[in-house]
Amino acid sequence: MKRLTGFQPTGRLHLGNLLGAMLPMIAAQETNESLVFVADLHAMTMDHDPARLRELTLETATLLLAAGLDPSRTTLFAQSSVPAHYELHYLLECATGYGEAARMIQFKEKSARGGPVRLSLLTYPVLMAADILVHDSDEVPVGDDQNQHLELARTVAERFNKRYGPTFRVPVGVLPAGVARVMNLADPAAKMSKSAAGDVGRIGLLDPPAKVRKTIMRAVTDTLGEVRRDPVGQPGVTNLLTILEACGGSADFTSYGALKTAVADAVEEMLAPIRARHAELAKDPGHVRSVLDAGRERVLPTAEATVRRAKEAVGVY
Ligand code: AQP
Repeated sequence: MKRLTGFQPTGRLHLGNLLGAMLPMIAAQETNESLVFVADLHAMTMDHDPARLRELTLETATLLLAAGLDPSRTTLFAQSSVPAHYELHYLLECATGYGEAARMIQFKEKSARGGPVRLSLLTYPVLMAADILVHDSDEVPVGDDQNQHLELARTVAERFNKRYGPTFRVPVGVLPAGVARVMNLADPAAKMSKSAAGDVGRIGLLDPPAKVRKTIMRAVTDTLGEVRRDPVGQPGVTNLLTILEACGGSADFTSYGALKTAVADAVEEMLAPIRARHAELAKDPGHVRSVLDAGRERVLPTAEATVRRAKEAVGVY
């Protein structure tokens, strides 16, 4: 089974990315053929700074390696280095309705925030469909927020195959094995996010230990004084328990202070080796770039063959 996962360099990777996507992907390298890409083109759908995008793309790749991605088993590459992604994007745009794209919840939400809206924000799910289809992926781990986009990819692939003849493998969405949603520690109603303004309540994978501890010790809880799972009544405490379990700790506490201390210890134990390995890898950015280049070389033949099939099917040269 070929499994595809993307990470957008829209900001610095955080604990939510680690527990929700990176660790499950790393665990799955034992059994699946995994393709992992840094989705730098997707980071251009909103206002962006070129130097920061370049830096975050390399940092994202470095952190994936630091967390345990094994490039001899998992193919790691940068999305923009494989032109087949955007070649197929255009061909798929010609098989997608304007209404289908405009209906996407993420487009509606992000475009309603005010300010200029890039056309690429509207067509983002079509590029995501191209990302998936170009590599003949069988499985795509998707959380709730990406379900609608995966469904669009499946619809477009099926429509294309029906109209122009069998061309694409139609992938299925699989539930990621990790934590569904790590919430922001200062606002447990919001998910921990890379691109949210400021970094209050977010634990960056490269944050210094003192900052990580402080963020956890200041986590918003409630006044009930009971350590138990109740996502609706006690979202802050539930989030702390989720993090603790995902980091290998177990909970048997009566006070919020003791719970927070245990979470801070468990998170630090999880992050310390990643931080150390990242520091080593960051000394040699050329090595990380060579891993990305090797990944690109490995995926090119399949990706180019898919585009060739699609071009022949629609009748272009
Ligand atoms: N808070 C989270 N809890 C659990 N999993 C999460 N993921 C993201 N946030 C959490 C998972 O990380 C993978 C990569 O995410 P992405 O790069 O596609 O970004 P995203 O899902 O849009 O969320 P981010 O990282 O917070 O970025 P922004 O702020 O740009 O939206 C995905 O598998 C995702 O589910």
